[in-house]
Amino acid sequence: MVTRTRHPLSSLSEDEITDARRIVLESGRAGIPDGDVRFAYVGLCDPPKDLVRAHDRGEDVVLDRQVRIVLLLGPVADVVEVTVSVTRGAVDRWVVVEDVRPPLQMEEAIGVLMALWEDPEWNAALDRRGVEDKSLVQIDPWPAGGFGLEHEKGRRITRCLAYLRHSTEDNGYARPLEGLLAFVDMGRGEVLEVVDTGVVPLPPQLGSYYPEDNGPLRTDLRPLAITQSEGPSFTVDGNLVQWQKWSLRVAMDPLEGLVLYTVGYADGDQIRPVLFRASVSEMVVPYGHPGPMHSWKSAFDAGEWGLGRMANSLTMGCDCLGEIVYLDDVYADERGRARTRPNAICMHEEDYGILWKHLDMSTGRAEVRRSRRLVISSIATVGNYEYGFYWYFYQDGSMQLEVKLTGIMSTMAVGEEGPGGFANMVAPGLAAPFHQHLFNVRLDIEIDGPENSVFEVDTVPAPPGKENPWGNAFAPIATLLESELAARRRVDPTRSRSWKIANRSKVNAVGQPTAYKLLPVATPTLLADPESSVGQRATFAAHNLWVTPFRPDERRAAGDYPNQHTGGAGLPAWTAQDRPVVDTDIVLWHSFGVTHIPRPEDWPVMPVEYTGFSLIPVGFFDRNPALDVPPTSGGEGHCHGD
Ligand SMILES: [Cu+2]
Repeated sequence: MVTRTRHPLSSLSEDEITDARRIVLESGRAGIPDGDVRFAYVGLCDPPKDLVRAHDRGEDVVLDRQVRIVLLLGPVADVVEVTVSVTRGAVDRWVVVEDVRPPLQMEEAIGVLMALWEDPEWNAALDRRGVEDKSLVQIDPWPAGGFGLEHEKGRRITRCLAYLRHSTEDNGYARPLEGLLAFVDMGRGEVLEVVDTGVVPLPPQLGSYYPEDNGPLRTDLRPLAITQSEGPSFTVDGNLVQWQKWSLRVAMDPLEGLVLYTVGYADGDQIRPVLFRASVSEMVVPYGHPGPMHSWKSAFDAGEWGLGRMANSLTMGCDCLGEIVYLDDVYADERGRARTRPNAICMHEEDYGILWKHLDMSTGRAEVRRSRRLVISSIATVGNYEYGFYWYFYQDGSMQLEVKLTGIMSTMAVGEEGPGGFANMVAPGLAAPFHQHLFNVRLDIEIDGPENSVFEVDTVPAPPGKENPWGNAFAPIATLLESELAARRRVDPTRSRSWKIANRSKVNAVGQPTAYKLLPVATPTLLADPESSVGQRATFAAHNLWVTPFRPDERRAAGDYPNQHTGGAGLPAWTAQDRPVVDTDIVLWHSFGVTHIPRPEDWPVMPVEYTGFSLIPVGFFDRNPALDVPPTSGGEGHCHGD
């Protein structure tokens, strides 16, 4: 066994993944040949928070590195949850969980394509559509959803949509083979049913987004170079990132993608905690079209595919610009073998306009500071869509998650009857159904320590009267959210609604509890009926805020196994207990996103659409914490003095 002097939150190394796989296989408990064991999930099992805190205080702690593994043993609808200690070389937990499905497996997805290529009914449906070269048919296996259908029972299935490419390189989504759908058993590679609701003509255009098809290209863009002659201002040691007064650890989870741990801010000689852990716990893309080809589409891209599993290797000067530091993602493939995805996480600094400014009108003295932010990002490609996740840290103690949505829309071919009431035309003969992209971020918050409370703060007019004789008065009203059910909340931009997370045992210089506020954007909630399949499965998106007491096993907003789940798991189940959430170790779950009414401008590839939220200090500091940012030399003149 390798002696490891690592941090408890260090990302899994290749050696640790290799050891974990060996320990699982050597245990002999799988009961099937090693070559048939599939590793559906391999990730760090978070160590106890107290152990991390003790380690960070410099105390001697005994590290026990544990790996959480989800095994798939054959073409079944059960998984085995395993916890392995690579420190002790032991299997600590081995539990069969019945009637759940892990994320879709890539290797099985390839088996699905092969099964369809050989299926006579599928081929007959392609013949009815005049498809001559079947090698140009693009098949997209989708998570099937949970509708109580016979096909779903005891099986891990997918629903497949198809597109006809004009050449192997072009944009398949330009030419959907509308009306054609197949149910396939992924575990067994068996076609269960081919549905053909009728032939719709192929849209006439190819929808290329390649430069060679979109000329003449603009010729008036001059080079824009970002140079930092002395390098960037942050340091990276293992997965510990330090920048300005911020410090945090960065990791990649197969399902959640980017994970931030122990986010803290240096104030004097202490690091004050802000977050213990932050990640996108789940996301869903529910489609709002009632037709047989699209009504079932509701992809949980974290839990059914995996934002880390689908992360890109990023390219210098394209995905990220400037002085870049990358982190690789060391992960296990579906056979449990250690692999490295190079450049999966990008870190760099950006100039972000002005940080603060004032011109004294009487003296003419101006002081202005440039704002700079640290960007930690990754991009996941999930089928047709791309999702970029950008965590920003600012010099004034605020931080932000921005999600960038791009890629290609899920499309439908439409005949002369037009797109109907639930899709928009985006090109001749081609429409895109209305849909939403709803994310849930899990914020294991820790403002100046683990014991926090959440207040909903609405700024509202005061009633006119003796206290408000001119009718102009307004003030924030803070309401303590005392229990889980009371803490299921929605945004209200008309009241400037925010949620303040306070530590009531710490006060600032003016006697207020130290706090941060979660500042939402004007975001929708889930539009599907609460009783619908996706309404039951994605209940996390029916509210913008949830608060729970911290439990280490409550990690995923729609439960651990959303694939084919019939609903009710995760946040709705946990919060039904209505546990108290006052002055205790709490987790905030924030749902946000966009309702996407497709435009022609979104075709053939969608310009980035943005969503996200911010965490902003409110009384965490005693004054503007960015007064000590030095003035920069401003080219022609200076940024301070007269
Ligand atoms: Cu969209």
